Amino acid sequence: MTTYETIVVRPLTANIGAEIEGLDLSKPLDNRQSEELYRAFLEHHVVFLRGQDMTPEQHMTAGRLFGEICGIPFVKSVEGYPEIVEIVKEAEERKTYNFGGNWHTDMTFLEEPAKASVLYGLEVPPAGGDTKFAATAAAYDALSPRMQEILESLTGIHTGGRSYGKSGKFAGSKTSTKSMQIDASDDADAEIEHPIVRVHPETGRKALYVNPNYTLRIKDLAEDESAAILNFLYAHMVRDEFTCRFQWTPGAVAIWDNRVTMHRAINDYDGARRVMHRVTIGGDRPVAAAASASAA
Ligand SMILES: O=C(O)CCC(=O)C(=O)O
Ligand SMILES: [Fe+2]
Repeated sequence: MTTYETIVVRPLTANIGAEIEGLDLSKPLDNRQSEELYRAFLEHHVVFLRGQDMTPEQHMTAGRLFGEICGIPFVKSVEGYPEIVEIVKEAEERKTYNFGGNWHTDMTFLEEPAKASVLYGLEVPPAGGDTKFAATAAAYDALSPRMQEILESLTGIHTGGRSYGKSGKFAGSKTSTKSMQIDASDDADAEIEHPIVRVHPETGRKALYVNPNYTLRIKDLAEDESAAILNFLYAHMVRDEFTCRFQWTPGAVAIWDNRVTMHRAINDYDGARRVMHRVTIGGDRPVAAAASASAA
């Protein structure tokens, strides 16, 4: 673990998550502060800052510390702020599917999925509504070398169709989040290939890169073979020791690295309203472990 001089970093677990103290994201950060925040993000995969009070512009400025902002396909943005998406569940929306409620990594249905997401809690339930995060590099490290090798040779097929397609869970009258506008589209059904083990472009760590929300199957395997391996991985990746859980307070911010994490918004706050703003940072095309080994 590295040391920090301008911020206090309190890890939640050894594998994933840290609370950061000493930063006010409504003010410009100096170079050392932004370097240390970025280093904590790489080291802990998701960082949390509490008690922030940001305008949408300040939220975008904080996002740009991590790269270039991109939109979220199919999900309507905040009026006047095309780079911010509002994630809302109203108090009266009971037992419906909540946005981000299945384990996933953001936007793996794109060729160049999101690098990072900066989620800002504006209105949070008095109880419940936590977000869980899973460390996909730690999950990879815990596999046997032979299993790692087998997985490195495999390719996953991803699609946004099960969420955003014409027969996806947000389509037509099935749209559960009446507070959010989601435009279901056939475009979401495109099938995109990603390596099942990707190499982090900055840290070089290998991580599992499949998720139950957007991964459809494993390329070139029979349906039942693919399902068996994916189901094993999904159970393995969310073992307690690879996860952390963040309890939101108003003004809290979570910044996660989509290249080495999955997350899930827990839908356990019926009767309460929850409002979040998300800024998303664009990423590169995932690089396979096998490709990076032969390139090295
Ligand atoms: O609402 C949350 O806690 C997370 C929702 C989600 O999946 C996201 O913002 O990417
Ligand atoms: Fe998400």
